[in-house]
Amino acid sequence: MTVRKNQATLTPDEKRAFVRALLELKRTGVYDRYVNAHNAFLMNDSDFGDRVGHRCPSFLPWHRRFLLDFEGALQRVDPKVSLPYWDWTVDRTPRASLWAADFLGGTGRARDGQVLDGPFAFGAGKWAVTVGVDRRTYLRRDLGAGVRELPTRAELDAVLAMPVYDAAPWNSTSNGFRNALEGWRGANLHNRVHVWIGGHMATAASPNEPAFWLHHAFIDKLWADWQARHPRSPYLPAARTPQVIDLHATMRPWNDVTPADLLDHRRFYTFDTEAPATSGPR
Ligand code: CU1
Ligand code: CU1
Repeated sequence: MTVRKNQATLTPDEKRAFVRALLELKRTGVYDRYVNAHNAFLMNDSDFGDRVGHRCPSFLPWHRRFLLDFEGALQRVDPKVSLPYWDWTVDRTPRASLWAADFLGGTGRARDGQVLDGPFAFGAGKWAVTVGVDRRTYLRRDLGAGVRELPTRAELDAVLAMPVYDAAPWNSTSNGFRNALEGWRGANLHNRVHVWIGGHMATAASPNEPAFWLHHAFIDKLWADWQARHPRSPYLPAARTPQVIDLHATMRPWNDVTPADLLDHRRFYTFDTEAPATSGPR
């Protein structure tokens, strides 16, 4: 069973293996398929049209499945790898080990935002951005520039305390846990982290930025944490709601999965903060 770990606890070997698997998916072209897919969905998700990945209830199950597919691709390269999560309430500065040269590398240079150190620096020769908003092929970051502070634990706890999953009109104006976590209302959690990293992370092609996966692995964990705190709060809407994905509706681009299928992450992986699953190999 896959165990997802806090990135701050990874050993040097675990960091190396994760980076190696990312670089291998990039080399074979598999990685950029995920960047393209995310880009296409984000561009299409709008408050008043059909929406599935963002600005809607299925923001959380859509990204859960997206991450599961990607983690599966990583594990075909190296079965020992899993997606680490980044708790940005704790590791909240550009000096955090996440941004060291042995992991994701640091912020971009002032002139053009180009990341210059670490395995994803353009100069290292293995990370050319091919899906994006312009012709610059180097990974860009500007940590802490677009917004100065990452969300705090207190802001996060206030959102985790919200008892209702989501509410009409099921978009970026909704009052509920999903929209507060996504960040369109209130303290702005998920969206703010994209902006804090800046560069590619602040575009629709955000998976060009490897930190995308660590950020979304944490968002995914927060959904699980919220479920544990509110065991009687269901996914909403339950049924028959136009333009969004209800509990038993199929989520595109997949034709075999509904939110109901994804509610229990323990079918697929556990987090290092949980007791290990009682059956099955680790
Ligand atoms: Cu997304
Ligand atoms: Cu995101």
